[in-house]
Amino acid sequence: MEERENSGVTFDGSYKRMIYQDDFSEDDQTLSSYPEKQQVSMLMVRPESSLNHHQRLTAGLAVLAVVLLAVDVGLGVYYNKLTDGQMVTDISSEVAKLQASYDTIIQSRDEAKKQLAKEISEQQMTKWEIAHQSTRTEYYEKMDDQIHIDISALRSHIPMLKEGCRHCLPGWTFMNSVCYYFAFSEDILPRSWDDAREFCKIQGGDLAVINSRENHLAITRLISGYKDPQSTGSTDFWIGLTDTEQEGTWKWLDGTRLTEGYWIDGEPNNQGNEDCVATFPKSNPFQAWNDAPCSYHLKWICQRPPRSTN
Ligand code: MMA
Repeated sequence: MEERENSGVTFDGSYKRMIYQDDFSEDDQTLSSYPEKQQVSMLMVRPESSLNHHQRLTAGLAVLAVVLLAVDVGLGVYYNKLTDGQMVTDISSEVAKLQASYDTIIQSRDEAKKQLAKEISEQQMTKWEIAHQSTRTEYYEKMDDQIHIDISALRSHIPMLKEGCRHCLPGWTFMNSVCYYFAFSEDILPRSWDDAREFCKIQGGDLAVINSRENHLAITRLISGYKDPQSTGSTDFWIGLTDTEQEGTWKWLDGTRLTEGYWIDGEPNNQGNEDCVATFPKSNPFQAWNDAPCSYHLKWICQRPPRSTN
């Protein structure tokens, strides 16, 4: 009992065997009465039976040893292959391939990024160009409209010019039975009221006396048609109307008093000292006149009677 308690198994030479609890019969109360030591018990058995069992155990162990040796040899072979052999080479070359294809992909990605940035900047450039071209198109459309307006205005002058050739000096316009000269050209230097008057007188005329509504409307329409949007020069024209003799009393150069004026709102205001009258190319012809200092350099309009054409 002592040995059984210490190790759970006892071997005493030739008369003992290892017995597990399952080997006991139901009525073997001796062992089952020690539940805490139920794993293995030793009993006295017959010597032949013990020898037979020992042989079997030895054979089993031998087989186990052979199996373990085979497993060991197998693992050795496998380990060898793993460390020195093909598998490591395969894995290394696989890793190298993966690294290479990763590098290639990264390179392609970087190139694609560069390409994208380039295309974005080109797209921006295209947007700016479109905006620029739209502005240009708008500008040319306006120019085109203006050219059409100018053409029709000029066409409408053709009969007057033809008549002008018949009745007036070269460069003069025949309108409502009067010859007019308009100092339109940008090449003609603007003049003071007195100098402009001198120009007209040399040509046998004087600054224009526009004392009929019909003539005033025709003249305003004509000078408005000639208005050059690019022009930076003066747009107003001296006419033959002044209050030099008496402030506030407006007289035409033929000595007649003004009966109907086409003043811009707030005019005449004699701001400073304004004794001479200029007419503007206005779309509203009833608001066209301003009194200005006679010393101002402006364009001008002359008139003179037509030649007799008998
Ligand atoms: C203003 C206005 C006129 C005046 C001119 C002189 C542009 O118009 O005050 O009444 O005759 O200036 O330049």
